[in-house]
Amino acid sequence: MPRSRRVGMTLLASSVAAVALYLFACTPGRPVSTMAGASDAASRVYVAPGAMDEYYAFLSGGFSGQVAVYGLPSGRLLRVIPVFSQNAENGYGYNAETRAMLNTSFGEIPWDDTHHPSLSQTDGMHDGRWLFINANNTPRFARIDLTTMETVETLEVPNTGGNHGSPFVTENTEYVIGATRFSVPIPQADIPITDFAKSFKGTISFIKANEMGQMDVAFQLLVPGFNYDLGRPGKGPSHGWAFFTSYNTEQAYTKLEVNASKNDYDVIAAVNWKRLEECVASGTGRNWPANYAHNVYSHATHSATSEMKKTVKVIEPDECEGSIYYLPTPKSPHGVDVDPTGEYIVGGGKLATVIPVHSFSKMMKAIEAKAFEREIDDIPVIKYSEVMAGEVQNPGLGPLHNEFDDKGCAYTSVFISSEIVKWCFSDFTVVDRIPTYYSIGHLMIVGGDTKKPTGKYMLALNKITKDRYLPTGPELAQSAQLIDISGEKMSLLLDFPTIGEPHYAQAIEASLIRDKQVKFFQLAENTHPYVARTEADAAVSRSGKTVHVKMTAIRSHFAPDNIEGVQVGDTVLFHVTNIEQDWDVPHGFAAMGSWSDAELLVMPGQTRTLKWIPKFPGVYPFYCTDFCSALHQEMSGYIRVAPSGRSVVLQATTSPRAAAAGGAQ
Ligand code: K7E
Ligand code: CUA
Repeated sequence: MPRSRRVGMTLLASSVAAVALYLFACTPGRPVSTMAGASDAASRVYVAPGAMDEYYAFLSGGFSGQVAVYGLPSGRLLRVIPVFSQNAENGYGYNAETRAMLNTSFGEIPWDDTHHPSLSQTDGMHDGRWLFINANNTPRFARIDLTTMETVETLEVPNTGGNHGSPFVTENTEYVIGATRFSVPIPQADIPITDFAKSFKGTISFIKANEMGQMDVAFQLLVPGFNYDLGRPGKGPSHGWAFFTSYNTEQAYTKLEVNASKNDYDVIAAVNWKRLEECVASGTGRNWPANYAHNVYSHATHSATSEMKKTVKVIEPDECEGSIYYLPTPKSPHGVDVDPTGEYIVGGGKLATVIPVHSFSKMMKAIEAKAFEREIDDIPVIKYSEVMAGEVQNPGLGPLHNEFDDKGCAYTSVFISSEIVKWCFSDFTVVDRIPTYYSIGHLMIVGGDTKKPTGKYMLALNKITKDRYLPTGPELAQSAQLIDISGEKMSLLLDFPTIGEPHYAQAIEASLIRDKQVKFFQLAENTHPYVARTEADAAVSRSGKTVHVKMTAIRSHFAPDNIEGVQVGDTVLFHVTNIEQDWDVPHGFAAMGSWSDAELLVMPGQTRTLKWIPKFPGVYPFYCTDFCSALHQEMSGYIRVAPSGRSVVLQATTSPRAAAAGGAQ
């Protein structure tokens, strides 16, 4: 299609789009012709009481900052894993042990916005070791250990504004990749925003990820100041490359809705990271001063530590020839996805009237033949005709993201027309479509980003639910929909609500991680500085104005259970060790008037600290918050607080050592 006609189509598309959005969003009870017969669908998602799901699915929590773990096909919520937001439910991000996970160059940050869960891979397949996820707002990466489902590592990324196109893993988890969504002055500086085109830059970052506790920015490629939206590494033949969409090649800095939507073609950046490795190894690039936090959680001390990193390796494209090329891509592309064979690079041109598909092998030939149409800041732009494998016509309005099945077909989520379209690489023709309810963002097929996706289930991850659930005031749940993709036609099986906003998700066979789950932590291996491994270790001690309470919790009492000798002006640190050595016996801990920290939820063998700063004299109860036993209500104690300056001997009952130290006044 000639470019001029395509522009016309695009304009048409936007007006049709508005109408379609209206229709889809406001028509209650649309007939569900694409749904499997209700009883048939029910039997396919039914997981009987006591039976377990076939897959774990990890859904991003969007603006909740967390990750939600669901079972598939049932859609049952199994757990919320706190990552980038404080979680009052278990004290993550409040207590001394976990706060450091939220540390950044800006200090501790209580919240962020997660978008893309990404499972670790070996040889292009999910291996069940880790899950990575990004923080979009204050740019960070996190690693979740899939044996404990805890966040064990977070890394801030410097020279980045909006860590959106991340953290997609390479074939052997060599790197998780990331790109800056918002270009910013790099390094940061106080300059006029009107200097955007001249002074703002983007970066593409490669984060070393293959060793626990060792995440680091291996190198950053400094790129023109566009908005880099999403990325995907290559696989198979394209292993060693990574692809990033960019919108706003217009370099607009105001009214982006209009001003960043002018060009018919933006670009996908094709980055050869193996080439970058060679350049770095031969001394190319400079170590720029930087300041970014690396936070690591230890299962020995049950505590996180934070370290500030001070330099980062930055390379510019002209210093490393062959490290980056631009592929023209219509129009303001959002997603970019690489098919299971590694040959096709599929864009999600959200304002385009086609789904553009690039060919990796054509790209390599074009590079060899230097089939370039121009350069942008020393970066060769390959001719569209020389890299394009096909354009999928009639994709719907607003294609965003793609996933793949095991039969050579792709599925594209289409936001404005609220649907998924299925098409195949054999002829780039749409063969099926199914409505989603409503306004789908990402979609996910189990194993959909691996070399061998499964061909059974797909999730639609939707932004708007409107009339799908019982209404809950102005704020409604977002939702996922489970779709059967085993046949020629897609069929809807199930709706279930999600936490926050589910952007992307990934799922893995339960058998790959179920049996590796840690059931409790070995008390003997707990090296927390204030661990109390037995009740005999329980103690109170004073150091200036700080009172340390080493406390044990076991069904159904705390030791010590009564504490005296604290005064207003003191800070009390309750270090609570759960000394159970059995599965599924957490104890909670909360003290009245705790105004800085949330409760503790302490797993067996673990130590957690509640900071408690009394404001008024009196006697205050504390108690176990988790109904752990028949005598759970008895699991409580008191702390007595004297007025400031009144000396009361520090003592604790049921703590043999402390009791020996002195008596009450
Ligand atoms: Cu499309 Cu942040 Cu991946 Cu949401 S992004 S939809
Ligand atoms: Cu321990 Cu309730």
